[in-house]
Amino acid sequence: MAHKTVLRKPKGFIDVYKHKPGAEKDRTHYCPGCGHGILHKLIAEALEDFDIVDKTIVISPVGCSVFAYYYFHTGNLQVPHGRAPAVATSVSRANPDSVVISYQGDGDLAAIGGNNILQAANRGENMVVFFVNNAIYGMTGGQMAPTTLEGQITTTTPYGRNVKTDGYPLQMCEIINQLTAPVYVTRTSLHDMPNIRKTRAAVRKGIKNAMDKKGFSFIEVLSMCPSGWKMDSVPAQEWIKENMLPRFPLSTLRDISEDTPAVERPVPVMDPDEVKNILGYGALSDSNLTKNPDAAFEKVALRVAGFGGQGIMSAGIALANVGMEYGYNVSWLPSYGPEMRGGTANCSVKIQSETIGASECTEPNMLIAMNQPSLEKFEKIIVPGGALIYNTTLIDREPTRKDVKVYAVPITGIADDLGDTRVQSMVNVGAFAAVTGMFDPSEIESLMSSLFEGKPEKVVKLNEKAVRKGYEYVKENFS
Ligand SMILES: Cc1ncc(C[n+]2csc(CCOP(=O)(O)OP(=O)(O)O)c2C)c(N)n1
Ligand code: SF4
Ligand SMILES: [Mg+2]
Repeated sequence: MAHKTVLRKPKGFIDVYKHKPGAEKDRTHYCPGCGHGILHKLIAEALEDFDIVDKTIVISPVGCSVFAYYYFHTGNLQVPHGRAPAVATSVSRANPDSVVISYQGDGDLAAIGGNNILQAANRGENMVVFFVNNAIYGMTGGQMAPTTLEGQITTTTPYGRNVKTDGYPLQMCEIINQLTAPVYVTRTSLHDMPNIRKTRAAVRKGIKNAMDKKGFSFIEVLSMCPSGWKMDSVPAQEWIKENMLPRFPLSTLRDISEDTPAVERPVPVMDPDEVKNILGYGALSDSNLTKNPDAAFEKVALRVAGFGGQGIMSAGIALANVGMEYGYNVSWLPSYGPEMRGGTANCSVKIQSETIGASECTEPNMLIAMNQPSLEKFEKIIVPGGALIYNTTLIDREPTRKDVKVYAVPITGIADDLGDTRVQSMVNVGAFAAVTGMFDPSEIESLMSSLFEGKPEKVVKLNEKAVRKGYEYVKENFS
């Protein structure tokens, strides 16, 4: 039978790879003889044939396929090393009608992302995973991967992988097949035409499963890495046959997709009052504290920054808790320096009526700077019109910003005068309340008894005093 060769790119690929740097916009960055290019083509053809280019999202983490987004004409996400299954989970759950592809190498999936893939597989997430097993870290120059063969020479196993020191090659299909949820688990190879054809069929089956919402499909593809293996292309194909197949036998370990109904997940319910009741936190909803309609910042995006040991994290947590007491949505995100005590630390706090998206405050409307390095680092990112409280006990230079409201407060000094430097975090709470109008002094007592519930009376009173002092200082000096 005569065969017709059609030289055209499948529509699953972008016509001209415009995101790829350099002049060669019509070819991939993969080495000659690399398996990634073949697998890409099988996927791109299937996307065209199933007419799902527009509803497919390809997620590629780190590895030689990191630039998959140069090529696929789909939605694309490039994500941190090993994390594609976690991101694919959220994409697939948020967009149940999309076709989600997680495309991962063996270093990525079986090493740094080992737990991610197991959890996604175990939950039966609706996605198809292409696991490119080339027995090596290709992108970084040929180090040992979890799937590197016994005796295989890599840059990190120059005497060959020794199971006594490096363990055995991980057989990911066999591991995934131990789980209950996956519907399709198969291993194919790209080392010759018959096997490329079988891979083509597996690619289509996995993608079809994702289209039909059948759950989790796992397709391991043995793939050539001539550069990492330091071989020419043809010997690399032979190398798979002779060395990889005995350790990674080709077979379909599971296929229950036909008999599996489409995954239907319960619609997420979030009724805060019901949750509090179930968890026995009913009392919290009885708070008699109400939002102050005159609050200056209805939407607080705050950074608290200073030395580790200065109560930076505690101040942030206390403020988030205050916000919660008043019925706001809150978030608190710590960022520690390399050391704890004595090093630098900061946290982001969001307090707002609306739902919170990202919890890091990259553009804070308020900064509490407890030491000079923090003032220098974060002063510049406050949004114009925002507020800056800085600790004059430890900072002797004036802030440079003229377009934010500045509150110079001897925070550490006020705490010292109360006999305990540790309460500087609560001095911050008081100063914050005076600046934002979130609460007034008449509410401090009930707020403190709620925040410090179960703590000795002496502690509650000292903290109450610190809040009051911080509040009064700002009101007396800046009204
Ligand atoms: C968090 C993190 N750790 C390590 C690296 C370095 N790194 C880049 S690619 C890679 C391994 C990729 O190997 P594999 O997943 O097998 O993909 P291949 O290149 O072989 O297709 C590593 C360790 C990184 N980029 N990020
Ligand atoms: S290093 Fe290996 S995996 Fe990476 S592009 Fe080259 S051949 Fe392919
Ligand atoms: Mg690899």
